[in-house]
Amino acid sequence: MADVDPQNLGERAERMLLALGAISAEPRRLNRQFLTPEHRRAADLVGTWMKAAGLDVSEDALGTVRGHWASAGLMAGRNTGKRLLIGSHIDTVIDAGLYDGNLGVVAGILAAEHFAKAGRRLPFALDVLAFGDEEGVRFPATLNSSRAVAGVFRPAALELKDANGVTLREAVTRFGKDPADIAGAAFSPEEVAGYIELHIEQGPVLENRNQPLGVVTAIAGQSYLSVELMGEAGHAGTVPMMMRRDALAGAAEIILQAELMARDTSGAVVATVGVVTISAPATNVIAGHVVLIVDIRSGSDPARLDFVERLKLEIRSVADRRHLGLQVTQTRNVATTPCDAAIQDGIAAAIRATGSEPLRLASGAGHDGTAMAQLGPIGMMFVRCRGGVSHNPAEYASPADMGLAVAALIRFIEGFKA
Ligand code: HGY
Ligand code: MN
Ligand code: MN
Repeated sequence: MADVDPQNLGERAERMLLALGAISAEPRRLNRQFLTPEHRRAADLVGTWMKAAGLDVSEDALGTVRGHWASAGLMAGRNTGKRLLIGSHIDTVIDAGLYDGNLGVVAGILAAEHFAKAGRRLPFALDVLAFGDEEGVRFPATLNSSRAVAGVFRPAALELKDANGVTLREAVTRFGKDPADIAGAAFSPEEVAGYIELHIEQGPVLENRNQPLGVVTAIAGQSYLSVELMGEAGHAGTVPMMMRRDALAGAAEIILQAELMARDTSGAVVATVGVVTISAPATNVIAGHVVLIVDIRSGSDPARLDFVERLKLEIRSVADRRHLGLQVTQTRNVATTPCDAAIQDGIAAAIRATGSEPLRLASGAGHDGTAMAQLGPIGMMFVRCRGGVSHNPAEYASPADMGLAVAALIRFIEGFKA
């Protein structure tokens, strides 16, 4: 590809990701949460790169950094001409890898730069978007920043609190923004031609099939069940086993039951409990109050909803058998998001143009694309990651694969019909 140098693009992407990876709330692991000082520093760095790439940089009321570019002569303002949005997230999980989310932002900047610097003409504008809260680690909700861009932000989310009791509203204000401006962050559907996100696969399929790039067909639906168990705190040494109402033992039984039921679906549904909160944890105390959250995913909405109902019955049965008080709250119910067929085909053609065979696969992971689908047609391109490992500091994508991905993104943009 004469006009594109994948090796150079991959090496640049790697350097940019290492620079972003050095911005963390903790010295020895990557932890960058929404509207924190680390988010501020990462957003500033991304804004610097966007500016250097020849993009017009702005930032909305939820901290999404936006790099806008339009060919000379194409009115870049609202309501004139369409925009192709290219985005992903710069927030991370705790003890994260360098590539989840951040690669999509870096790739978007490098791809947009190709057009901005070459003075290329496109019949639509490009907007590179760096979202700040895809992971939903700080506040008990996720995709708020992409939801705001898509015009579907829920104002009630402003009252959500983080672990320190800080509301999202306060966090926005401390970040130097005005919550009243959030509504103004939205693009209108009329001006958006589509959204594309480049992301590491976070699974083993591309590596197993020896393919560097893939086309995402759909983003799996998600259900979250918050399960509160009320037992009776007691002395670990004096309460006879048969007289206990141990909320943590009940939680353990529910966790194993969820795992067993998910295994029995032969891959149709996955279920995970990654957070268990014990109100008064102590080695010598029988836990009296525990809250756990079950994360349930599936590419099939009927299968997911059926699993949720069956699991609720199992949870009730465990609580009754153990004489535990029980409160089950569904805190998330997100339908599977299909990727637009024409955009999928455009991504496949772009991958072929880089000399690879486009594999099509669903995403078990959630992405900002689920929010952006409220605004217009979406698509995602996956990049192979070593061992399929993600949400883990061992996460890795090679500069060679990242360079191919940016080259494919450039080819996609060239072929995109707004
Ligand atoms: O949970 C997810 O799938 C995403 O990484 N936030
Ligand atoms: Mn991600
Ligand atoms: Mn993630």
